[in-house]
Amino acid sequence: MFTFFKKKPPPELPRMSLDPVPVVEAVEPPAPPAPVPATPPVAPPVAAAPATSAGPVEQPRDGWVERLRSGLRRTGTSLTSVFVGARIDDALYDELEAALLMADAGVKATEFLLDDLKQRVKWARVVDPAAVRLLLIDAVAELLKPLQKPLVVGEHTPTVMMVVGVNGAGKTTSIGKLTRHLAQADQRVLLAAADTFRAAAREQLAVWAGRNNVEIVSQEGADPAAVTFDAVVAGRARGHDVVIADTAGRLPTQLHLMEELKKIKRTIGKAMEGAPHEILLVVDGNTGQNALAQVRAFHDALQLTGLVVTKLDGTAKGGVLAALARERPVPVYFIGVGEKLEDLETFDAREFAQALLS
Ligand SMILES: Nc1nc2c(ncn2[C@@H]2O[C@H](COP(=O)(O)OP(=O)(O)OP(=O)(O)O)[C@@H](O)[C@H]2O)c(=O)[nH]1
Ligand SMILES: [Mg+2]
Repeated sequence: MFTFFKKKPPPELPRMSLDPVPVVEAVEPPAPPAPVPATPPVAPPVAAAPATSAGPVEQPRDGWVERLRSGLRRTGTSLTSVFVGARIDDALYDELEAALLMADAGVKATEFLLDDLKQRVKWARVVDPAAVRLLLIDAVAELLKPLQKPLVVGEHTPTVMMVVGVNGAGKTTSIGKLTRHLAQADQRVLLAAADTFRAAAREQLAVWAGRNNVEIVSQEGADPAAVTFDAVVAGRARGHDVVIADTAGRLPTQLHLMEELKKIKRTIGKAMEGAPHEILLVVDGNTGQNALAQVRAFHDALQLTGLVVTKLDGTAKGGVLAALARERPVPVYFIGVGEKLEDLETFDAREFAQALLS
């Protein structure tokens, strides 16, 4: 599976997308020369992949499937062991039920998957438990499919994103990785250090900005909404393609801090009508069923447009995505399986199902 970034469209095409669709579906418009920004950038954008084509740019996902698979190994092993040397009987389904619950799929998704799988087994008339595993991959892929949605960038200039989540979920790191994706797709990114709570937070974002060679708006002791406002205004003036605001971690129960996020959102709207265009919740994949509660709470406060699910390596149990799909289907734009720059990729339902059950 590949990821494609459609580069900045010529005038007649309305949008660019960061899009996990197969290349055969992408229509290649004639390739005009890449537009040169009129304003002199303070820091030049990262040298990007082929800049002359207006068509989709293939982003190689070198080793991604392997990293995803090894990240999900714990969950995968307990799920796939169900099919080893077994017969297709009630005991197998009971064992699978337990394994799905253990994998954080939650009661609703587990019930749904088991019913669906039994139907598939009946229709396909399979007798080999190993074939049941393949049918479960189909069932999981289909369940997760509604979560697979491209993050569209380019409908607005700049596209303004606000990144929120509980403490330590992986917001700042994910912004760094996402910035790399965007910079590689020749997008001019401006970061806003709206986590003004800790000096270290601003520095951490500045390090990511440096690594990706993009600009950052940061101000010591400032109000987070004011920093974000300045960044959006600067992004518009300097012709940035994307502005991403990092915010301080908070629990949804900290109501005054949730109000602060609402204020940041309102302020972005004042700096640019219709913005923010994306409000991304970063969820730590290790939080299991608590992830659902986080999605609910942040969505009620801010109307989320997408999720980034991090830390699917380590002890995370990938089943949480099944629970999300069944109970709170907010698009999962990206998943993270490690701390390095290349450890964040677009979410692909079938790839994920295969990695989970390989
Ligand atoms: N293993 C693993 N670690 C991750 C991943 N994403 C982030 N981390 C680590 O999680 C820790 C917290 O990440 P941050 O990006 O600082 O989290 P944050 O949400 O910005 O944290 P606050 O700003 O303090 O709320 C860091 O040590 C990251 O390296 C991931 O996908 N896998
Ligand atoms: Mg942070």
